[in-house]
Amino acid sequence: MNPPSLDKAAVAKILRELSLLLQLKGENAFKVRAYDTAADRLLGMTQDLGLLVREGRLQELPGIGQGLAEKISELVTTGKLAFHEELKAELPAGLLDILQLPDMGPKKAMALWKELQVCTVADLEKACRDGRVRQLKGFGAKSEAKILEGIAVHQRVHGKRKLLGDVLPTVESLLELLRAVPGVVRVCPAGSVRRRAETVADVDLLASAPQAEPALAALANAPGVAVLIGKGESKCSVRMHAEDLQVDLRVLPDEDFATALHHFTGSKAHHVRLRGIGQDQGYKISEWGVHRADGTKLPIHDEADIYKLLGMQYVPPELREDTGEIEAALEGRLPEDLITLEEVRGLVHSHSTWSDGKNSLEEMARAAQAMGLQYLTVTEHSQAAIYAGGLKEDDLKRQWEEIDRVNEKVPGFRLLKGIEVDILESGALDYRDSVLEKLEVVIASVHVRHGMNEEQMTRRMLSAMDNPFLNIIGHPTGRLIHERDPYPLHMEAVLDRAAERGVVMEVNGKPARLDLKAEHVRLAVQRGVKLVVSADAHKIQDLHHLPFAVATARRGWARRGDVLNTLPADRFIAALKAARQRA
Ligand code: DGT
Ligand code: CA
Ligand code: ZN
Repeated sequence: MNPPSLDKAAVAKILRELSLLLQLKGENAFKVRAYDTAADRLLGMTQDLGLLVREGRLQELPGIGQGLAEKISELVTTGKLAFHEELKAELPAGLLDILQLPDMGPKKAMALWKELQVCTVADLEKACRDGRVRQLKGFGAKSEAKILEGIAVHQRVHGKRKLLGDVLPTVESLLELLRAVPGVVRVCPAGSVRRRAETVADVDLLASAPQAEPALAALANAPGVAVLIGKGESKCSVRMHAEDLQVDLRVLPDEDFATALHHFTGSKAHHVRLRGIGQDQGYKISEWGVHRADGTKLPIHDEADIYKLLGMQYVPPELREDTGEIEAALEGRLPEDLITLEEVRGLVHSHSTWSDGKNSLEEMARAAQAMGLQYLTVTEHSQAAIYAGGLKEDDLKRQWEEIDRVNEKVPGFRLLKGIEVDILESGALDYRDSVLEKLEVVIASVHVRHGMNEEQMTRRMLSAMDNPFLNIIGHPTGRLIHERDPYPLHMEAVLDRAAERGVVMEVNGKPARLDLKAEHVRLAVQRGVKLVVSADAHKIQDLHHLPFAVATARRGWARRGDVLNTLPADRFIAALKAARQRA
């Protein structure tokens, strides 16, 4: 097995950390700056880092000499760097966090450590509050107050929940690593990651094995681990470089795996209700197993056994939020054909170099085909979207010629002729009807003028749906998690109109969008509004946003039949048109 390698961003982060560690050690400024410069170079380069390393061509990058090239190669190929590990062992890890605070340089951080034994931001906060910092040379009451302010900001940033899409690659490489540990029987994520929540605070992993130690050691020594937080007999916690992510692993005997997995998957609210239902029936459900009142332990091999025992339908992890799934499962009303990734036949929202995408149409087509998909809808931006290289009406004709060429060149796959047309301020669409009419798929999205009030924005959306050629509303609320609030919209009114007019809603899988969100998907499905799950791909790698759209649709209880891109291309296009004509 190849050791998991680090990508550009992870390598750059370690180089920056090396610069900080060397500054703390009082290394000369010139030498230190080289690490920061190298980190900038890596982040700015367009070439594939792994390839440069394999071909030994790192030194072709300006500012990267032999020493740095060797260090970068070691990081890329082994996921670790001995020099980095040595430096980290010499200095407390928390000093790096302290260095991130405003007005804090290496000299001050070292003084705090040497004089006051301050090793972490928490130590520093306490020292400031106790008035010990002002007694040090070079610090005063004013700097104490300033440090405390900086700590408050630091905690807001670092306490932030992480996007599922940003943590999942790390989770997946850790799962792969753990599965390969000798003796390990089962491995599974738990907690909010398994429920596919939009954001997660930390990662909970579970494994079963006759002996816990090898799996615990594997996590403690995994590539990308920044800090070993703690390691006991059955549990290990680490913090990863990537995303500052905390990962907790529990390892238990296989006969306890299913009940522990169920407990640690949560949500807490769902689990607490199930315990109550169990109690009513004479069972005690806990992370240690399911017991009868007389103390005998029932054999539980997988989670389905628990639900069966309680006379309920199995509840998939994405639905375990105590938002009605328990009642539905008790009454046999829970949908058993929730949409799955495997059922998606084609993609619906993608950009290429024709507008603001990074790959050509042919590259996008081949990448989608390699994922097992049958079609990809090309939906560039329209003319008003100047900032995103929007296409003029004339450009479209030339693009269709290229689409025809690619479709001939890539057998068994089809690019569909679509557009992501702007919904203008008035609610009109950004092309004439005579152009929209010729397209196979019309997505309409709001990209500008987010500042309208709810009444204005709802009117804008409703009047867009009056256009008979509009098929799909793209990312219907415009939110970007942690970055931009959704624009105000009377969602029920929009969904009612969509149901009436046969307009389809997008479930956009871009990790910061997830738009519609799960609660809105549920409202849509209740009204019989059809959905598409999309990747909103601006480059090949973005095609992997699709699973997040599927997860969001599942969290909104969407079934296979609710999602139109489970259909083959011809039937997909026909279903879009037919829905509007019926209305
Ligand atoms: P997060 O980490 O905030 O993204 O969300 P979760 O759901 O992963 O929460 P976390 O990591 O605190 O706990 C993982 C699971 O462990 C949680 O979903 C259910 C279970 N759990 C944690 N605390 C309790 C508790 O006090 N009672 C019960 N019944 N379960 C708990
Ligand atoms: Ca968690
Ligand atoms: Zn868009």
